[in-house]
Amino acid sequence: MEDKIKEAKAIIDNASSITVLTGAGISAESGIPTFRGEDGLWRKFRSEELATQEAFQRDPKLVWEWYDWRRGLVKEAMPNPGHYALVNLENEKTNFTLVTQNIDGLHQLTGNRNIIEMHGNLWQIRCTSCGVVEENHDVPLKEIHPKCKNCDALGRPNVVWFGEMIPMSIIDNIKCKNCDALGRPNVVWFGEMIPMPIIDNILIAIDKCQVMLIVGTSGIVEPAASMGLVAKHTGKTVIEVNLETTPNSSHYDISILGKSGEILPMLCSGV
Ligand code: BJW
Repeated sequence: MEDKIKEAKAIIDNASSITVLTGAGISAESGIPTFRGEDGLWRKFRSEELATQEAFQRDPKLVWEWYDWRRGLVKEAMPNPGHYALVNLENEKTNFTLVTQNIDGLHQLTGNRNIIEMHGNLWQIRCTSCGVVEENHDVPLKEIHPKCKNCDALGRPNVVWFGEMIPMSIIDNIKCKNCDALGRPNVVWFGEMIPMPIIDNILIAIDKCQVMLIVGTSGIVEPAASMGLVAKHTGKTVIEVNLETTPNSSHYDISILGKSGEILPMLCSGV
């Protein structure tokens, strides 16, 4: 392991152009559950049962509850040393692109600048009718009233606790300000196309990099899963950091097993 880290660090130190692909694993040490890990279930649902257009059409309230819960977790989360290591890396390199599948915004919060969000953003609501995108940072998605204005009884935190449902009125309020249609999370669900300009920009970033660093992604969800192979087939050096091996590990130049919050600071600490 020591040797692999030394070898990977030397490759990264010598490269002037780096593209990084991150997945849920990089945020795990910030307390945000991954999708397919042991903690990947929300209530009894898997992400594949919630992150689809069909699920949203069938039960928008359920899907919004999932996002509302995740917004609460992310709002409390702080970036971890893995996130900060990537800021150091960006500051050191002439060309640096950070492609992330994560919608949590932690890379932006940490200070990375050249970021491509492949799967959207948790803090944006998109109108299901007119497509207008609105920034919304409310957690939870409603107001808090400490005391009842009507009867003066004690109020409670106006949050949705485990086992509680978000009132339907809240979902009703997620309306487009432009055309009044229902809003949806501005993210890419299964079966939906990632916008072509985003794919183009990722391919450009892979084309111009010397080294691609792939961090904390299971390598199961396409098209992100194939990006490392694209880099490999076009002659780039690919380094993976993950707790466990992934379906593509054997194709990469170096696969380092460990926590990104511990490994990335060792790889990205400069010459
Ligand atoms: C650590 C760690 C620590 C933990 N340190 N590591 C080709 C073949 C087969 C299927 C398809 C295909 N092309 C398209 C598909 C269908 C589908 C797909 O890939 N399905 C698979 C399940 C098979 N793909 C799509 O539908 C995509 N659209 C598309 O391709 O359009 C064209 C098309 C349309 C229709 C038909 C055909 C083509 C869109 C995919 C959108 C994915 N959306 C989600 C939700 C986004 C919004 C949200 O967050 O709510 O994106 S699903 C979810 O998975 C989320 C993630 O970004 C994504 C990837 O997950 P990730 O990040 O890899 O997380 P995990 O949990 O899987 O892994 C965590 C990893 O971290 C693990 O490896 C751990 O070991 C590791 N780890 N702690 C380091 N501390």
